[in-house]
Amino acid sequence: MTSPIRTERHDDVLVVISDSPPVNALSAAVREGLVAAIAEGSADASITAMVIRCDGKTFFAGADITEFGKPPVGPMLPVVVDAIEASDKPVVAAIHGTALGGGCEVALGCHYRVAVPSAVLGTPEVKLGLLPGAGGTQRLPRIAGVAMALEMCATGNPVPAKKAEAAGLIDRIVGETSLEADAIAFAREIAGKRPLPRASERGAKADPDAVAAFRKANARKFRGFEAPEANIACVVKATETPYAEGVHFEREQFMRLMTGVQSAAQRHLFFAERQAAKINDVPADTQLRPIKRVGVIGAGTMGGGISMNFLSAGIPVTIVEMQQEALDRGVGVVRKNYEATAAKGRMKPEQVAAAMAAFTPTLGLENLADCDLIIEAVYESMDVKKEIFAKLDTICKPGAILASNTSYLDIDEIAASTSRPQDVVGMHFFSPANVMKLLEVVRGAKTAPDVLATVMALAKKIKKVAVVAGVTYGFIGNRMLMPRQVEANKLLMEGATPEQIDKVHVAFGMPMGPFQMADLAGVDIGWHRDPTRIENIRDALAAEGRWGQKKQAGFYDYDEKRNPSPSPRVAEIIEEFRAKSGAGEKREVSDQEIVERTLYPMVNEGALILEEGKAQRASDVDVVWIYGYGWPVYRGGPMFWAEHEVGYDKLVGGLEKHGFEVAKSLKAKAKTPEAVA
Ligand code: 3H9
Repeated sequence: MTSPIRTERHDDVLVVISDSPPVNALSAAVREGLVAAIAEGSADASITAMVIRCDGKTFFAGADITEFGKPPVGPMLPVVVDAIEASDKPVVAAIHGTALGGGCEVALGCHYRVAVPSAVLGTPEVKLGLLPGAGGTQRLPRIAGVAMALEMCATGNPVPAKKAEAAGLIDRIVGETSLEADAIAFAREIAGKRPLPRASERGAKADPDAVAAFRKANARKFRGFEAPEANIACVVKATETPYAEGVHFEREQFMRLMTGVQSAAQRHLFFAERQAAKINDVPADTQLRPIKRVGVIGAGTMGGGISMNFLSAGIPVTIVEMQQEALDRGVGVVRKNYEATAAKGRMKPEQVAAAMAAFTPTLGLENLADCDLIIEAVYESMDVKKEIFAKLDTICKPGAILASNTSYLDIDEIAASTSRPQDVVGMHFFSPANVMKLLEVVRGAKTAPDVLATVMALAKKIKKVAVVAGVTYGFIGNRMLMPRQVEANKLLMEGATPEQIDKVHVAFGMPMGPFQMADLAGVDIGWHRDPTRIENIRDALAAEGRWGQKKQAGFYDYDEKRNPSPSPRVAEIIEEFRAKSGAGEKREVSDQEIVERTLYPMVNEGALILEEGKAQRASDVDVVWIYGYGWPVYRGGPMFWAEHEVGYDKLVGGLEKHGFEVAKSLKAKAKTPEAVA
């Protein structure tokens, strides 16, 4: 096998080049090649300096994640980085694209770094539940200071070249299109300079205030995760001990994280997210339909949020409402949102102006005739949706994609109201649609493969994580929400409180529990609106106007700032309903029972969805729950959690104990279901 690393001589400078698509990950072959190339340059008396650069779209994007968990082969990355740093001849990293993780560490091992203006440097290992394990946590604070090292290591956020230059991470910004030539020229300039600047030989200044402030500022974000604190501990260590001790500590921490379930979960998500983009029976090279203008029907919260995705990506949007007032309100909200983003410095005023200029409000559906994709985002009524789609059928140009943002309804039935069901698809955005990353793409029985492929590709363009779902009530996410809600309500009847149930969910790592979620979304959503018809606790709350946060009363009481507190009235309502419905004695419900009865059934539902072919793969189900509902990333999604944390035996045993009908596929995976039950 030919090595992905080759060397080219430019008189006295040896250029070491990696060609390992797609992202020059530091695989065993790349690592071996790098060590050999440095040895070659060191041994050749005519060489005075070396440059390391990469072919393709990026400098090394990190260790090869596919090798994790497998027996180590070839020189380990820390050895490679140390070999580069130990070279007696200066080595210059020439960076373009994204120097990430191990790639950034290779650059830090080099004596000098030059980069094109568009390059970024980062240590995103924390997002994989890890830390930079090739000396990164020790070299970064030595070069860039504690504050920047913390920011890079513990949040994983990358730093653009200019900022990196200001922090001393980059020695020179070079021409965008002349990286190699400029790096060689730079190498010649510094070839004779001694001593060589080796990061490991520098000291790192302690900054306890910066550390304390950083911990405080990120406490909420880091809740439940192990890796951020390990990153912080390593960076702090760099300020307290000599380099050799620091790397020893770094290695210990790295191995602890690498063998833990959190990192396994986060690495699972990395690949799951990329896998989700692939449609099993649609070739990757399917010809896509061009999407130059999008139409959105409905200027409410969803319609406005959906529009922003496209406007932000530079795709013009025509938005339709029935009343001028609603249209003006909807457009006003979008403008306000953009202005708020600009006020925070995350958008330039001219970008706001450009987005708004590409936004065309109208009262007439006929103005959607030139749109390539039309997304209907009106309220959940099959009749209304069918009427709209029938009209779109007469208005829209041939080949236009007709999408519905329905969260539950049957896409096939909607499609049947047109003469072109092959062009109809579901695009289920999550609220707030301009923020939430998930997009469920619902494939109808007749949806054409190129329609599906176009929508999946478009999702990436608007920075969504898209998952293909089949037609089933609630698709993947909401369908799995239903058994959770049913059980949570039953548990109230048996003696648990909304606070206890929510607390268990929050402790598990969810952003909120089922009742906090009900209060946020609106207790009245889907309510039959008849205050005399009280069939469950939710009806009883709705009948009293306890519609949730918007009414400052729901399952909780709220103050003006929307801070919740347990509600004595809700406790009474539950009691009244219990008495009326003849429920048995109240009992203590354990936290473990809440987990078994609200979370296990979600996994069961996920398994049924898979058995029915309504999701392509278990990891897609995980992606839906992580990006759509805030399932804790470090638990990898419900299906990963079931397999790796709970175990199928325990899961099936628990489900059977509580009388659930268990999915066949789960039973098959449990080794001894009868014994456990
Ligand atoms: C690390 O470095 C640990 C060290 O500190 C310690 C060592 C001791 N490995 O994202 P894309 C694949 S941890 C293997 O769609 P983009 C990816 O799966 C690592 N494969 O492209 C996909 O494959 P496929 C720290 C990788 O242009 C294809 O490349 N580094 C890796 O949207 C294209 O990826 C990171 O965490 C990898 N490291 O984005 C960086 N990276 O086509 C992770 C990518 O079969 N990578 N692949 O689905 C990224 O953030 C993005 O891939 C990147 C490009 C920004 C580079």
